[in-house]
Amino acid sequence: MTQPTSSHPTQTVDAVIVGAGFGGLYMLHRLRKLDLTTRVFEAGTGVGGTWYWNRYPGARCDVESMQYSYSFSEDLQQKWSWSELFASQPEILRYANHVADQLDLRRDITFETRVVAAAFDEAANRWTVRTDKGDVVSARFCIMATGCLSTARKPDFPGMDSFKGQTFHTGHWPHEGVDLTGLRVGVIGTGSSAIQAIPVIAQQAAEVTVFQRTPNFSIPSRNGPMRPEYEAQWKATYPEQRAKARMSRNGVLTNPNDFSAMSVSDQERLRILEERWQAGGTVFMAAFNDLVLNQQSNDAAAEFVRGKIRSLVKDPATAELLTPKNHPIGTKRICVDTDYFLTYNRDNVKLVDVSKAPIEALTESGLRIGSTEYAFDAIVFATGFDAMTGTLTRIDIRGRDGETLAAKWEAGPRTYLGLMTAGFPNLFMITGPGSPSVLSNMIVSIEQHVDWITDCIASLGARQIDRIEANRDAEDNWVAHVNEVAFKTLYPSANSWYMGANIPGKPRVFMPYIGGVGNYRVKCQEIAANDYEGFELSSSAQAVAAE
Ligand code: NA7
Repeated sequence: MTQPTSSHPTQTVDAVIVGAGFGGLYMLHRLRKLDLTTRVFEAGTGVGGTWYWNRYPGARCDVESMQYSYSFSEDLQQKWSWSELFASQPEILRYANHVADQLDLRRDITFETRVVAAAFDEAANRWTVRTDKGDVVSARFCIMATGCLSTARKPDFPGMDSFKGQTFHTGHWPHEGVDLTGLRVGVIGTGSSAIQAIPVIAQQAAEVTVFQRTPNFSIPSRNGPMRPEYEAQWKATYPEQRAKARMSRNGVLTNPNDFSAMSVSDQERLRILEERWQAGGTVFMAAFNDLVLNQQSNDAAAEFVRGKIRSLVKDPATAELLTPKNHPIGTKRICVDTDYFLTYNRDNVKLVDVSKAPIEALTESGLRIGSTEYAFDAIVFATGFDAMTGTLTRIDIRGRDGETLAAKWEAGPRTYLGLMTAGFPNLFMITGPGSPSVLSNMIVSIEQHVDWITDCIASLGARQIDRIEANRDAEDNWVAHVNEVAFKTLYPSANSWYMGANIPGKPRVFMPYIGGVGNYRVKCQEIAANDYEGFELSSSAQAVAAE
């Protein structure tokens, strides 16, 4: 790999966008409409971000397809048709490609090119962005559309290279697909990715052994073919439904019940939970308005799901192992599955508990726990991501005074609104830490951020202001607010990737903003209307004139 040494820009643009997933694609579209010159760098060979990389068997969105698409174009949302209630990864990737084609986006995207560094030049109020291919680009604005779950993580077991079989990470699944037919497969992890992959892998492989450290709550998706009348009903009411979603708690219409689980009789509570279980998907968590706020309410919902797991899994010992007991339901990302628990009734599927006796090493033939050796032809790492901050801090981003983002965020991410971070002028983040991001329908949050950033850049341009920076006090107050809201909920009690708990040494900080998508949107709008309250606006021309 040739590292660029020259500081001489090979290209000068108004904005660089890092990433061509749903965030980067829409950002490019909006900036073009402002007549800004823009260059997008994308590490993959194609568009789609998360949906480009996560090609593991069974990969599927857990937000309903009618709600998981761009809303900014009536033409796009009316013409596209989803084939299933919950879209599979290949279909979502086709949709991303369709959008890129329709909007003619590819001509401004450089593929197979990773941004490795970005440095702010204070005198010019510009970013110098460098790539692994030697590009050096000067840009007024640098916009990180790098996604929240884009740095896949494998545990560093001793002997990682000694295993002679094949290894895969769900987040880096080979594009040509993998034929696991007749193989002995080990799967490490039981998060969302594993819960989707295991039932599909079990249908191909000779044997599947799942290594579980923490059992998870999972709700059946009740996925099925798209019903034409359901699609037509959504398409006829899209403007109203999208408007409601934008002001909702999570950016998803879940038909929430606005009363406590404790406000109804035991019988009524069970009836409502059963109704939600039958409806399927994440709407389960909207059965009551206090499931993540009140331990008693949460216990009731958790116990209901535990009962379901016990009734679905035939072997009582396996059922007990699969029953989550150490975190409140919903405080680790709730999973949505198709036949996950039933899969353990198959003769070719075995569950191994690694909560007390961890995997010690990979060996030539498989892996070892204590004195027990497990032999495999393939090992699937469904071990998650360095979520929310990992991708940003791995890029050598240097703001004013040469401060690196990694150093600034050493004790946890600090942002103002999850959009900017003090000391790094003109650097925006799409769905950054401190914004609703992963606690929401990502496309709703992406659109909100892209629209806000676009309006902000347009407003600066109209006033010949060439620099915007989050103010440290505003940032401190926002970080305090993000924490305060989080600690009013049960979320921080779980060892989740929301808390950075899955990465050894990562600070325990609740990273996303849990105050609600609608409330957050209003807050962002008010701040913009108040002439970008909490941000400092300036221009190099003014600075020169004042000297
Ligand atoms: P997750 O949800 O972070 O799941 C990773 C899983 O891997 C989880 O069960 C972990 O157990 C397990 N894990 C990680 N390291 C180990 C080791 N060393 N030994 C055993 N097990 C391990 O990632 P996913 O890809 O499933 O989902 C990420 C998000 O993508 C998901 O929430 C959706 O939003 C989409 P742990 O729970 O840490 O004990």
